[in-house]
Order: sequence, then C-alpha cells, then structure tokens
Amino acid sequence: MQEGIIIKAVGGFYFVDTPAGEYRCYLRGRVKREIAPLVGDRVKIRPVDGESAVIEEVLPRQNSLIRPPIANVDQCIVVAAMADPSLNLKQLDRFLVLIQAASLEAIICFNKVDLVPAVEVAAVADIYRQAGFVVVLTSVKTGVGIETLAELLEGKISVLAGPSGAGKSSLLNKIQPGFSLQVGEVSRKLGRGRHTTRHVELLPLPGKGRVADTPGFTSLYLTGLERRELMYYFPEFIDLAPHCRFSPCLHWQEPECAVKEGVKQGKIDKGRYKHYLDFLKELEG
Ligand SMILES: Nc1nc2c(ncn2[C@@H]2O[C@H](COP(=O)(O)OP(=O)(O)O)[C@@H](O)[C@H]2O)c(=O)[nH]1
Ligand SMILES: [Mg+2]
Ligand SMILES: [Zn+2]
Repeated sequence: MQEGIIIKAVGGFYFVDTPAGEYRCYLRGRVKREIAPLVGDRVKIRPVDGESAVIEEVLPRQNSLIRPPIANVDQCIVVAAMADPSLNLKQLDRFLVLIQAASLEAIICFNKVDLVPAVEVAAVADIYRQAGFVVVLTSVKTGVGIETLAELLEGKISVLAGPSGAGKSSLLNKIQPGFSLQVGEVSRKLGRGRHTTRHVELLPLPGKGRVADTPGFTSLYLTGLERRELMYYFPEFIDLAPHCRFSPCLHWQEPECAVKEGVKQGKIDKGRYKHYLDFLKELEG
C-alpha cells in the first residue's frame, strides 16, 4: 500500500500523488459507501500497475470546505490589489471573517504595490499587522515580495481568495511559471456559463506546497455565523475584551467597553471597528 494525496477528481477517477508518482485511482465499493473523497484527502492506495490503483482508505480529515470542495486546507491567502481594482477594505475584512470562521489561517497579500505610493502601502499594511495578521506586500510587475509569498506557501496546502482582477493567477504564475494560468478578466459568459464544470485541482508548488487552482470563498455572505461569534474573528479585540464591564460584551452599545475605548485611543483601527459593526448589523437580519 502507498500513501498519497488526491490532487484532482475527473470523470469518476481520482488522481493521487504519491512519493512513487501519480496514479489514476478508482474507489473500492466499501470506501465509496462510507465517504465521498475530496481533493486534498490523504488516502491509502493499492497499485494495480504502474499507472492505476485502488483507493483502499481515506485517512481522517483535518478540515473540509464546501466551496470549493477541498479537504485539509492549511491556509487561505487573501489577495487584495492596492489599486485596479481599487482597494476595498470592507471586502477584505469580510474575507478575513469567513476564513477564520472556517478555522483556516488567514494571510493577507496586498498586490500591485507598484501602482500606489509606498507610504500608502505601508499605512494599510500597518493596520493589518497591528491587528495580528501576517501581511505580505507584492508586485508581479516588479517582483517585490514574490519570494516571501512563495516561502509562506511552502509545505502547506493553500487556497487563494480575493476579488477578480486582484492578481491571484498572476502571482501563482510568477511563483511557478509552469502553471501558465490564464490572466486577465474572465468574461461573464465564461465564468457563469453552463460549461464551467468547476473541477478543483491542487497544483504542486516549489518547496512541496500545493495550491488550489480555484479561488476560495466566492460567496461572501456571512450566513451561519452567530453574532456573538463575530468578535473572535477580529483578533485585535481579544486582549481588550476581558476589560469590558459586561461579559459577554458585543462591543457595541454597552457602556465601559474596553474595545470601544481602544478605538478611541487608536489601539484599534476605526475602519476595522466600523466594519465589525456593519457585519454585526448584517447578522441581525
Ligand atoms: N501593475 C500590476 N498589475 C498586475 C499585478 N498583478 C497582476 N496584474 C494585472 O492585473 C490583471 C488581473 O490579474 P489576474 O492574475 O488575472 O487576477 P485574478 O483575477 O485575481 O486571477 C492582469 O491584467 C495582470 O497583468 C501587479 O502586481 N502590478
Ligand atoms: Mg485568476
Ligand atoms: Zn466590549
């Protein structure tokens, strides 16, 4: 038996990467009844010949996402362009909430730093580093930050998220020119047409990492979240919250709230706090 990882599923077959190479696999009936394997699943396979094998067992999952359907994801990189399309911090904060709610590590990549003054980039990066996130600043055009991003992807399974046009495909092509992923605006027709049998594939990165070729978190609705849960996805609130007068405190209308005090004192970014309140409202409905 060999151990490997499912890197894509096409036409009823599972393609499994193992130290001995890639196998085209099918499922044993018994396994089929127990679990529907996902891309990213670690599996035990029994080779039939040099190319094909049978999946005998799906090993326990660390986690799984529904959209895209993928298992054992370590982290999600949110790619936000500094310009073109213009930077939307509320959307970024929304991504950060969704990623953390899915129990994934969130990393922020501000791309296209070549398009705006360096002080502007530094100011935005500062907000998110202060809040406790890992931030990487990149430009596909100048090459700055690409190596740092590549290092963050090493040895991990990653999903990229972020608006169309932010530079997700360009960044991956820069890290691994062999990918030749399509760059530029995807036409509406192509993106939504009925020919988009979106299959997920894990692409191999230099340094043993893998990255899903489909963008994660395409639906940005905060449905399914509890209002009380939201605050946990604003890591900069965590140290202050124990000092609030009320417990639990929603950090909204309560008096003597340490988080609101933190906003006044500039310890917490005003914009981030506003987005927190916006999301809280959204979850009311
Ligand atoms: N100036 C500049 N343009 C970039 C950069 N990265 C990507 N682009 C351009 O932005 C557009 C969208 O890139 P793409 O990779 O398709 O974005 P995706 O939709 O997130 O995959 C393309 O025209 C790229 O050439 C960058 O760092 N600087
Ligand atoms: Mg793309
Ligand atoms: Zn509070």
